[in-house]
Amino acid sequence: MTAHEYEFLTTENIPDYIASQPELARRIDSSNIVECKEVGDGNLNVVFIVTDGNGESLVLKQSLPYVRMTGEGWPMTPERANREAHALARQYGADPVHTVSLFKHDPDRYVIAMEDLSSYTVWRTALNNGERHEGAARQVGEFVARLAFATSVYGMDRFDYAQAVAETQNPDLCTITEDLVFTEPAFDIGRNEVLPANEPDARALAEDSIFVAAMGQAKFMFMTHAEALIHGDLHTGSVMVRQANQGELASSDVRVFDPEFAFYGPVAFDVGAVFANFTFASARARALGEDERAQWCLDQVHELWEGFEVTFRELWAGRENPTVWDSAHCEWQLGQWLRESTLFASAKMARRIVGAAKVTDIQTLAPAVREHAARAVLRASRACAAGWQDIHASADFTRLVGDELTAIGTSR
Ligand code: SR1
Ligand code: MG
Repeated sequence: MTAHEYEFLTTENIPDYIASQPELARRIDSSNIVECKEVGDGNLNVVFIVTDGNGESLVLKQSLPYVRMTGEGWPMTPERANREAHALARQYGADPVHTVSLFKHDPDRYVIAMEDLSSYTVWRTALNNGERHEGAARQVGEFVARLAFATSVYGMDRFDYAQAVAETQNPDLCTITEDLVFTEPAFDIGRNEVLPANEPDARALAEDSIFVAAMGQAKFMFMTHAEALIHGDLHTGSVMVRQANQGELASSDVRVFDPEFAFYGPVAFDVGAVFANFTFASARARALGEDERAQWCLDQVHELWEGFEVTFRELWAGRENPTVWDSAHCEWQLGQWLRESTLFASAKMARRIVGAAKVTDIQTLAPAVREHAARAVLRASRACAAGWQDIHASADFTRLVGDELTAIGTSR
């Protein structure tokens, strides 16, 4: 037991735990568990895949009362499991095809049980391995659009919206984002770390008054723009991909998971997060000398944005109030979100290079090339911070970022 008075899951006690939960005991034979492995690779929680002798399996994810990445020195509310369960249910309602299925939520032990997606690969891993999952970016764009529409005042009754905003407050996890994503890249409190060769780049970022001003704007938007229920941590490690079997058409199955950071926030925060992650994947490819692949990774920005805007326009026909919210408003909103996505992408790029929680796309590069990739991403971040208000098409974003990433090639 901990100060929070709940028992942590272990490979030893999981069979008894499943036996005690009728919704789970129906799905898997707790008396015949043949494999139980801890597979959590995130920064916060423990995750087990449990399999019985009949080949039935499920995933158990438990929130600890602290941040797994650092240990007990960084306490963190386990209530995040409850936030995640709620968000999964809402995301399933908006887009069941792209959401992992929730089997059971146990608010006493802060456990959520979900379908096992072992036949899928974490998208970041797939990208790091050089895989191309065609159509995946478009589907993530569709997912963000469906969630945004269904949970905003465009797609729901305003009283229901007010209640939803109140029910989805997630200040503990939002504070992590406010600190790590918007503040600390420029104002280090001792958690930042870069290669010695990148120290001048990190200093230049922190001394860039345009970047700092942009982060102030981004942080304010994040904390106050309760536009829709957002995933809140939509990086390529929060998406699973699998090659779909659809004849000759290259296509992918896509599932979004891990929405423990979900709250009512700016829609562009989710879009921008994925833009930044395509930037990391592109920088990695460029650093490895795979220039054509680097372009493909960056082109996923267009794919995602097109999936998002096409889907949002389709949903627009069913909006709640078509009087003042006419088609001109829809186009204004999309343009606004594209610009804000660039601003949030800027924040996300910088935090993953200098901040506490990094990404394997960059970290697994040998230091001699990582230095150049990290520098280019920081320059791309600063370019986005300076130019976000002038972005009018996804091509403007890829041009801005692509210009900085090509420098990696010249340094090889
Ligand atoms: C302390 S948690 C660090 C990061 O991990 C999560 O994935 C979020 O991105 C968070 O910022
Ligand atoms: Mg996560």
